[in-house]
Amino acid sequence: MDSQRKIVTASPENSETPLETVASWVTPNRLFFVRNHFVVPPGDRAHWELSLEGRVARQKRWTFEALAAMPQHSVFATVECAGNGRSFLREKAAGVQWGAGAIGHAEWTGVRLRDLLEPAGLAASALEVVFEGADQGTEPDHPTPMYFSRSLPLAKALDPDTLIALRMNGDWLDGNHGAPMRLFVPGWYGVASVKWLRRIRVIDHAYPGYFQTKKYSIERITSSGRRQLPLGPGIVKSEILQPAPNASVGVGTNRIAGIAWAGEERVSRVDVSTDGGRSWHAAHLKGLQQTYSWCHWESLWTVDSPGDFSLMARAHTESGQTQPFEYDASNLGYLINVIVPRVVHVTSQEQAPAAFADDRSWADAMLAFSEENRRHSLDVELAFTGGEGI
Ligand SMILES: Nc1nc2c(c(=O)[nH]1)N[C@H]1C(S)=C(S)[C@@H](COP(=O)(O)O)O[C@H]1N2
Ligand SMILES: [Mo]
Repeated sequence: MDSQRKIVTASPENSETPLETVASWVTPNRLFFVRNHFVVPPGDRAHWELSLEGRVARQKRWTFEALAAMPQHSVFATVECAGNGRSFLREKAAGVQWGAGAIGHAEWTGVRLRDLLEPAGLAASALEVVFEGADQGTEPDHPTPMYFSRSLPLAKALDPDTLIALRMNGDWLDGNHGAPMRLFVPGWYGVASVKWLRRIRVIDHAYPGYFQTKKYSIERITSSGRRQLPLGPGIVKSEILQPAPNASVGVGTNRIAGIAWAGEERVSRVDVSTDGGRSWHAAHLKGLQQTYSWCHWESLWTVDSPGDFSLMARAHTESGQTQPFEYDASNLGYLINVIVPRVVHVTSQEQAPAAFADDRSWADAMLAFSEENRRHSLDVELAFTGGEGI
């Protein structure tokens, strides 16, 4: 059977990338996880307009066609939902009970946000930029309807890699991933990348939006005491993809493989333990290691007697960030990078010895993908029929 997204809630769709069957560097769009708070709004390219207002000298409006005709920029980046892995927490936290799959990696293409903001003339008082989607609804603690919206600090909004994305892996965005356009904020949790983007507003104060004060915020000690702050950049994390939870493997040499990522940073090392955290050894990092993107890793494990084993992976960054053994409760059910032991059973059956996958072919596959995408003409003549939708 074809692999499919793993549905967590059907309506609105919240679904996971089937990580155990999608081991490629780039996640195919149809398998890429979906996090929707409200019903997907109609994403009609022919009639879509994006507006810019607030603390700018000149208000602006763009059609989809106008943005598609501007210079395009591409960024490879991993997107993780801030609640990814919530179902593994020992103390249950409210929210969608995600397994490990609220994550994916894609090439995002569109217009640099700063190419829209700078020509509009930012006021000296500009502090944050608010992004509003076309989807709306209510939450149990917010019974009046609201549009999904969130803000970015000005510096991240002006970062050359922050995009208004029109394409994902070379194809126009599909409905679930924000068609016809979304904000794309590489290195930050998915919540920052507002889908079905319709309105941009430059403001001179801290935005008190629901999705960064009531939800998607974390507790931190600041100069003015303990405060709840909007969550933003991703933190370092890894996931074991192989062997699967509770898998049975034979004695001999087995392959342990997985992924690791670190928000705006680069993964520098992944350590693996096969004895419940008593001893660790460095895994082999494969292919490209770059900021924003997950990297694959693997390790060979020779085991000569049967039994139950507890496998762990622990990723590190160049700046010394690493994964904790205990969940930090001040993260309020988000930023879940605690090490989750993976129990596997070793049987007395002899295992055909595993070997490292070929490094060269991995790098080649990544580069071929990127080349292929660049062959798509990004400034094609757009001929849309009214109501074509997504
Ligand atoms: N307009 C809008 N944007 C949104 C959301 C949403 O519900 N509405 N969900 C956010 C969250 S929490 C995540 S994790 C990402 C998920 O992006 P994806 O569904 O394309 O994987 O979109 C973000 N952008
Ligand atoms: Mo999310």
